[in-house]
Order: sequence, then structure tokens, then C-alpha cells
Amino acid sequence: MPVPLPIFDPALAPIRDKVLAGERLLHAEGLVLSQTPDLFGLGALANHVRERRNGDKAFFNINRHINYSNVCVAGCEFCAFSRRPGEDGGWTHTLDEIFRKAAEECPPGCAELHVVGGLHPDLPFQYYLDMLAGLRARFPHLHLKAFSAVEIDHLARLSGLGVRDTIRRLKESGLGSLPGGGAEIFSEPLRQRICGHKADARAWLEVHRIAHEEELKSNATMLYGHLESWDERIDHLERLRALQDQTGGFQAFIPLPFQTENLRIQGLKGPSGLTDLRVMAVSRLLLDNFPHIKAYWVMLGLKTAQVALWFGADDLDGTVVEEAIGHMAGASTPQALTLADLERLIVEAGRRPVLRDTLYNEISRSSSRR
Ligand code: V47
Ligand code: SF4
Repeated sequence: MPVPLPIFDPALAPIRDKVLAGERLLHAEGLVLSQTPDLFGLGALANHVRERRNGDKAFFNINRHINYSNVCVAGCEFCAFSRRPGEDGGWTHTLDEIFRKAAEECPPGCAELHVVGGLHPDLPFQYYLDMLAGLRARFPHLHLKAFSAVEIDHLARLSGLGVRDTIRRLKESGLGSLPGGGAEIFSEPLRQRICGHKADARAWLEVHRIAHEEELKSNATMLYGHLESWDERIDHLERLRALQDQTGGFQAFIPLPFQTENLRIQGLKGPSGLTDLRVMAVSRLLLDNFPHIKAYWVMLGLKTAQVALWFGADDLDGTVVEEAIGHMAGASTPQALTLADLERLIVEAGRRPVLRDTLYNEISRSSSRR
């Protein structure tokens, strides 16, 4: 006898039955979810899946972001972070500056460096290898989650090695996993319109496939709230789900709400809080083979991230420390949260805080206080 979940939209009833039976939802059912006026019914379905997978846990980690350079040749319409080569406001850190940031500006108990940057036209491949090797030698306890699929695609062209050998060389130098950035929206015409000068959907997915084959875990994102339709959002989730069926290498999906300030593309409002929750819930329901859904507090805002823990999300990301991509585009959240801040947000939301490492191993609080 299925457990009744509180829904009032009759259109959700057959979907509820499938969710309770653990059956896969189809594109058309995703569209029903996207349109239902019953936001709480949708949330209850997503929460059911979230609790079936992760109970009442809400994961978080102690990490630091490092952006080695914002110089980028891609010129994506939605990016406030990047600068063209030679343009005012561009920066490229030396390796010593990167090592100093890792040495001096990591919170106590830090377990992860999240390292990403623009598509720099002429930093040599050796810079990236030396960065990883230097970080690994100095901070062997830190997991290096670095370089989005778009950067790897760029490095593969720059080095002439191809994607697989590029990933192998990076892994030999210390790469621990790939972050999920650069996925944006896979729909070909829209991707062409907003970020046509970087890896296309096929290339993004191929980098992750190869990374998984090379035994690296990775994350996936979707940028939403700009020009995309629900049809395109669901198509994006389905392409991720299909790859995950084949490789099982994705850990977390992170929906990224569009931040609207200082962009080439203008006049867009970005998603409402209700859209944020709806996208979170639909993602949890469609991505039935993803272990985790992350409510990235930097871009969602702290309040929405808390509520999202009841709409499918089971992770808040981490302490972050220094963030440029969202904040240069107008994110109004703090630069950093402490461990205590994250725990308080989670407890206040009625969930159980669980400190994790990048690969979702649980870390006891006492061992994190080094
Ligand atoms: O790749 C760029 C996106 C990404 C905007 O893997 C924007 O654990 C919103 O990928 N509005 C970087 N988003 C962030 C990212 C990420 C963050 C936290 C955790 C993980 C993970 C990954 O932000 C970029 C791009 O897709 N982005 N501009 C903007 N205006
Ligand atoms: Fe460059 Fe990434 Fe910004 Fe696009 S989103 S312009 S690839 S830094």
C-alpha cells in the first residue's frame, strides 16, 4: 500500500504512484511537474526521494574556492567574472600566489580546494600541472576539485593531447575530481546564443564521460532563469541522467540560478524564489540516478537554500571563503560561511548537519578540528 503523500493537483497522482514505486519519470511528466500549481505537492514528492536516498542528512564541507585567472577567450553572455585578454580588470595569479592563498586563507579543517578559471589563451599546460603538483606537495590532505569540463576541453586543444591524455596528466599531477561548471544549458540553439565560443553540449558530456572512465568523480550544473524553456531544462536533465546511467560517475547536481548584474546580456530578471524551488524539486525527481542535489547557497541565497533542503536538496556546499563568479554578477550572499554558520542554517531548517569530504565520506567533527 503506497504511503499517501499530500498532493491536491490530480495531475500529480500518477506521478506520485511512479515516485513511490521508484520508477523513472518521462519528459512529459517533467513538464507536468513544471506546471503544477501544487508547489507543496511537488516539494513533498521531491522530499520523499531525497529522504529515501539521504534520510534527514544535510551535507556540507569545509572548502575554499580559488580562481586562478579570470582572463577568458569565450565571452559568454551571462558571465560577469571574465575579462578578455588585455582588458582592464583581468587577473592571473602566479603559482606562488595560489599556494599562498591555500596556505594562509583556508579555514580550519579545510578538506577541499575548488579551483576554476577562465579559458586563458596562452597559459601553458605546464602551469596547470605545476599548480596541481605544487598544491598536492604542500597540502596533501586537500582534495583538488579543479577545472570544469569547459576548461579541460580548452586545455586538451591547447596541449594537443586530446581529452583523455589531458585528464590523465592532470590526474597524475593531483587532480581529485571535476566540478560541475560550464554545463549552462545543453540545448544547441540556446547554447550557441549565450555561450557559443566554448565546449558544446556534446563536448561537455564527453569530458565527463572520459573523466568517469579514468575513475574521477564529477558534478554537474545547469544555469537556469535566463532564456531557457522548461522543455530545455528537462532535456538538460535527461542528457545528464543518460550519461549517469552509463558511467555512474556523477556525485551531485547543482542547479545555478542566473545572477543578472554586470552582464553582456541585459534586461533579464533571473528566476524567482518559487522557480528556484521548482527547479530543485524537478531536478531531484528526474535525476533518479544522482546521489546528491546541491543547494549552492552562494547563488540561491541563504534563505532559499534552507527551504530547498525540503524540496529535494541534501547538500549546501561549503565554506567557500572567496567567491567571484556569482558575486561579480550580483549575488548578495556573504563571501564565506563558517562551519558554525552552515550547521546553524541546517539545524534551523530542521535537518541533520553532516560534515563530508568531496567524495561524500562523512567526517567526524573532532577529526576536522586540526
Ligand atoms: O561554470 C557563470 C556559472 C559556474 C553566472 O561542482 C553563473 O561542486 C549564475 O560551477 N549566474 C561556476 N551562474 C559555479 C559552479 C559550481 C559552484 C559550486 C559548486 C560546484 C561543484 C560548481 O557558474 C560557471 C557557470 O556555469 N555562472 N555566470 C551567472 N551570471
Ligand atoms: Fe569564460 Fe567560463 Fe565566464 Fe564563459 S562562464 S566567459 S567560459 S569564465
